[in-house]
Amino acid sequence: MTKFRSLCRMAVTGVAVSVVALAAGSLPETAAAQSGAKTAEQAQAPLNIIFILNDDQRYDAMGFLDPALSTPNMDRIAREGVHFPNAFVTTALCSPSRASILTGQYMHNHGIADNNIKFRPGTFFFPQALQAAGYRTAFIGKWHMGGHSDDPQPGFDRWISFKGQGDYLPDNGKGVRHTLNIDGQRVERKGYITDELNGFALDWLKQQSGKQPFFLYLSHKAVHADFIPAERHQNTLGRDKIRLPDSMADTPQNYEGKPRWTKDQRNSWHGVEFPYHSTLDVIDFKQRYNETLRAVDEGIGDIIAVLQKKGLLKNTIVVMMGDNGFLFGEHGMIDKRSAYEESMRVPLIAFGAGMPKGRVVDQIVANIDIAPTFLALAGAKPPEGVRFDGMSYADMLMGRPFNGPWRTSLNYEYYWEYNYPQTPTTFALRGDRYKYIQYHGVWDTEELYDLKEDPKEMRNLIADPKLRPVVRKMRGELFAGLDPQQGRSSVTFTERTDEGSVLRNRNGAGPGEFPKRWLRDGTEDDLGNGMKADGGKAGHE
Ligand SMILES: [Ca+2]
Repeated sequence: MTKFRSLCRMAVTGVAVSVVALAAGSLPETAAAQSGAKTAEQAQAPLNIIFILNDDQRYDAMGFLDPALSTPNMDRIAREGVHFPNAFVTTALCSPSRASILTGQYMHNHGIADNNIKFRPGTFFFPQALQAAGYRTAFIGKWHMGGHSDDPQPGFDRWISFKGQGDYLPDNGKGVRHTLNIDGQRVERKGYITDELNGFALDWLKQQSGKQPFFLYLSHKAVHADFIPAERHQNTLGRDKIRLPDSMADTPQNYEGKPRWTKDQRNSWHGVEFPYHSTLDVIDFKQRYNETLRAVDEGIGDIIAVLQKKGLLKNTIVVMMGDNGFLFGEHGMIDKRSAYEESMRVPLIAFGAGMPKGRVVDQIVANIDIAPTFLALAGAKPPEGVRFDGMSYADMLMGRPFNGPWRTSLNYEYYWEYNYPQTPTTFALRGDRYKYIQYHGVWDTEELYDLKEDPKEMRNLIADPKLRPVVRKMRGELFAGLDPQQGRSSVTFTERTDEGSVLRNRNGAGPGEFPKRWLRDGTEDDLGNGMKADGGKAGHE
């Protein structure tokens, strides 16, 4: 934050500029807004916007952050544009996060609690407002909201999608071709999914004259598990630079202070001892992930080349983001869902349209900010009655002066799925220094991490008496931010149709331990403390 604030201060030329604040819990207007100064958004012509959303790309899965990867085009975007190292999703799961991107809302407001629920009819998707503002729009790729439908959705002039998670390869290996839905017509797949989607994106971009503003939403299947690199990329990146995280080992130190469920998850579908109920090796798994990402990166290079050839880069912004992160062994886990950094943190980079080069913006931004940000860039507004939980960071993105208020923490929510019962319902508040996590429906410990001193979340400080004031404050902020019904909050649940992925490896770790700090002999004088609120001010029955 300090870095960007000082950059802003250098850039301010006497006219303060306000951010378009569309957040829930209305932010105070800035001095500039009150004085009637024109916002930067209003002063700019509509930009063409290309949004590239990659599946399960974690925040550090880019070559300039991890030498085990090769992503020259992503590296170029960060170098010639802007990198947001503190970009997050409010739910680390495909469909809920994608729904937050499209609606600008938290999951408890848009209602897509898992990968199976359908949108409520009439849900507003931000590209509808872009269309209304005169944009040509295209959706190409993974939609994955609304069960297993790939039908065209509101807000898009051009539609190319597939059912559910889709497939990397064009057929099922037995001669049956997978299909795409192209503007309502069923068409057989032809090639490797990332290349095929990139090809459709390039074709559509080549058709744009530049006279009418356009918005492309390129939504990759890659790099969702099970990773299959393009044939040309198989075995092109070695294992030697891949490092397993320190927190992966099953040691007493690594589980000291951790919730019980993390130990239980170790030996499960989403744990390193029984990953997807298989014997996969985490380093092999990461190698394939890194190689699968290469086709995405090449496609970005092709898109940039077309923009340059058509002379469109001066008025087009390219934004790339991940829909959630991915654990590769952290805390004994794989995949996502939890509120740990590698799960909820995503890459976010952008360049084009003459934005200043080489910037790092440290503010906390999120998936819920995409809709208000893109509408601000386009000078478009949502219809009456539509309310975003997110805020526009268009000024930060474009490198324009920004002195407006901004969040210093972000709410996180994940709702338990019976089919993956390893991860409990999770609520968290991710601040710029501390992260507070609580769980629902399980008998387990809360967590508090000092992200400055302990960025890998190895030391749970929840029981540190010196930090009680921090815990109390963050609990309050979290509840205020996520309570959708003003004191009558409710937890969503979904229809159960089977037992779920419940298996454990007979030779793996046993069940988790309760925190040692909870153990008593029965003679202590704090045995009734669970009936009191922290601080002893109010009790509950
Ligand atoms: Ca995902």
